[in-house]
Amino acid sequence: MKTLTVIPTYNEIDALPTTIGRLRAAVPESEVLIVDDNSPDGTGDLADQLSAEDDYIHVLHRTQKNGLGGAYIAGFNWGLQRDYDAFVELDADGSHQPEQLPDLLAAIDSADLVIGSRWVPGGSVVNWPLHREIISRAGSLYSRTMLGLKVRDITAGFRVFRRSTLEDIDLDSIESVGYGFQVDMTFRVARQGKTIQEVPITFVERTLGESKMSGGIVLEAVANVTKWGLSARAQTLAKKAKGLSC
Ligand SMILES: Nc1nc2c(ncn2[C@@H]2O[C@H](COP(=O)(O)OP(=O)(O)OP(=O)(O)O)[C@@H](O)[C@H]2O)c(=O)[nH]1
Ligand SMILES: [Mg+2]
Repeated sequence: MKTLTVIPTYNEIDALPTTIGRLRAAVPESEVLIVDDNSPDGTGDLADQLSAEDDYIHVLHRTQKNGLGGAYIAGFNWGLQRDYDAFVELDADGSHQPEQLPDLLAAIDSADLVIGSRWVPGGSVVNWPLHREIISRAGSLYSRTMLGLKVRDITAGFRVFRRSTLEDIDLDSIESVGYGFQVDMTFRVARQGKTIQEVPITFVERTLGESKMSGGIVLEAVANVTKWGLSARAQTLAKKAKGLSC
């Protein structure tokens, strides 16, 4: 499979070189697309330098910070215009271990979406403060219950999509910017009856740079999950009512 690893960046000048070096060593056959939102710290220039030294590294520059979801959609659209068969999501900050990507890629042979999961047996988090673990676990539990999904780590951002999985999603209709983006993508894939497989990963808290996580991102995700869950239930009830009246 021809693979494109998409890495969104905003102010990741310290972490990016290590992440790229580890990725190129661990999975040399994967091409890389860095999607930078005009980072004030010069990450975009660094990405251009890395790209000039390595034909497998590409860069997409966007003019303003527009959220992780928007960066991934721009990256996926870039790759869908080319001949990639699989698309990887990977954070620049060192939380996702490139050395574990081969495990995820092995699973995409028999799944439509592979999720690198912290909350299945064998999965773990390293150096995460308790409040982050609680937010993440509670977010997955709430989303799973509201949306009727079996996935344990719904907000996870270390993933592999098959090309056909992305082609069957109307990417332009996705509005969520933060964790909601990952939940939205999972929900859409599951609703199409496609196969989702979770593979255990070790998630490591970033040691370089600053988190872009915010209360707003969490609230956006909770509001959207509630809206999608209620709307899916209303649709099911409407279908049942129609069936009864026939
Ligand atoms: N292009 C782009 N990248 C972003 C944006 N927001 C976050 N990112 C990148 O998305 C990845 C994940 O962001 P993080 O800040 O690490 O968010 P997080 O992983 O939820 O939070 P932490 O666990 O605190 O690290 C990193 O590579 C960021 O640089 C954005 O608005 N635009
Ligand atoms: Mg992070």
